[in-house]
Amino acid sequence: MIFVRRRLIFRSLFGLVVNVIHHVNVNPGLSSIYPITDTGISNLTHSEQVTRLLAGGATIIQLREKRESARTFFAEAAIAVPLGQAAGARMIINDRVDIALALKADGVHLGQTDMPVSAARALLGAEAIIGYSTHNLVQVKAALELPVDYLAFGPIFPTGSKENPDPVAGLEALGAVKALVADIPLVAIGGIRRGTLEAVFAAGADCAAIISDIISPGEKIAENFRSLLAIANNQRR
Ligand code: 3NM
Repeated sequence: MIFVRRRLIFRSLFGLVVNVIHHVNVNPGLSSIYPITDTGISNLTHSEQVTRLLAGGATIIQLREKRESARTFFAEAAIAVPLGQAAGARMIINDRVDIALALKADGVHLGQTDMPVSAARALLGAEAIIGYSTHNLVQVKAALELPVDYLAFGPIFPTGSKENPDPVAGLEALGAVKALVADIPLVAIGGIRRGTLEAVFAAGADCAAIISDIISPGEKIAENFRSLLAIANNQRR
């Protein structure tokens, strides 16, 4: 019994080490705009938001649920993940590694207080996309050692979409982060709107993750996404 347990511990530790050491960044397939769902802000279910985002041309979508129970989120995501994947989009689950694993989502987005990135990598495997939120330079430096496929940094501007956001980091800090992360894709987040996209890319972001300026109002999601993507692609050219 003890032997079996030891062997299991050894195997999972070995798996973790192999995954961490051999992790080569998966191309996360980030487009310049990374939409994130929110049922409270859009007044729509996750799958309704996904349908509209796909109509607007989204190729990667993060499902984020901070209010509902795991069971409700699971039930919603069980519809939204295959819907997005059938249309060729990469579907990322916020926080919940278990839900991502159960639904064969394309990856997870983890925050500073979620399951450690290395443990998520060991569970999800080398092919999964793992994104990680950072809010200051100390966290960014620590994240450089982790098996992540992209780093998010924010909030760049004040945001009303997150409860207890970290202090506003600003564009200058975003530039400093870009200098640190080298070739890890950098996702700027927090209060980004069409009028500030240019400044965000000029500061060094590879991608802008956005909630409210895309999904509010719910009826305009496809239109909002399409126009933000056009602006971003034009500016990055
Ligand atoms: N994370 P909006 S800011 C989900 O700072 C999230 O890590 C943030 O929503 C961070 O585009 C944020 O409506 C909210 O401001 C982003």
